[in-house]
Amino acid sequence: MQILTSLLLAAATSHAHYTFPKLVVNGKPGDDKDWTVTRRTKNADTKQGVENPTNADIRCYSSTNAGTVAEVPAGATIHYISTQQVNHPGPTQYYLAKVPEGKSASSWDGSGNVWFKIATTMPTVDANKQMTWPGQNEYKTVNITIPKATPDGEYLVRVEHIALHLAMQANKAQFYLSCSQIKITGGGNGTPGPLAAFPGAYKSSDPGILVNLGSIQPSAYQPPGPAVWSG
Ligand SMILES: [Cu+2]
Repeated sequence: MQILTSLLLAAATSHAHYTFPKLVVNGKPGDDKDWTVTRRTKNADTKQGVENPTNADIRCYSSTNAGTVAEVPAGATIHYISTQQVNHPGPTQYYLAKVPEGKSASSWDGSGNVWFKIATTMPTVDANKQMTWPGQNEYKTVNITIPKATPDGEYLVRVEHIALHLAMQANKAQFYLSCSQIKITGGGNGTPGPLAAFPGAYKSSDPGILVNLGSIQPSAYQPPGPAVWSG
């Protein structure tokens, strides 16, 4: 068991991790280049994940504001290009936060009880009886839809992939995430919620964060954070 654990740890540290510098909207670039509408994260060079989900980095990874805002029609599909293969097991989640009146997506910090979840993913069992996750081993994040009922206006969109291969220990899940500046058009009259804050939405002890994937059924996984708002 000791040997197996060492091997797993060695494997976990011997490869590059990932960032999500490029938003794609309906199959077309949202970012013209890396970090154009997506805010450049503090780990852009190191590619290290956030390990403590109550740290301020959990919101947008202490990113610097981006130069422009991407227009995104309600009902559009979005995903992110990843700098490396998203090789670890774990869910991908997307959140939106509406920019308050009088503020701009180019500079608002996303603070407060403002974030609602629009997508999450659950594991399945493949033909070899292995647990697998949507988007695992791809060079992009899973494609999701902006709910048609989302009201028009400026938003921050936040994507995260939670790597759970070491998550049987507290504060060893790894959060890979980005925030982009967008303007939703052609939307509806929905009332998005429930709303949560980052930090605040997650605790280190949440069952979807402190979890031994080897000991649960795939359908029993509980993604952290609020319920998905689908419009
Ligand atoms: Cu790793």
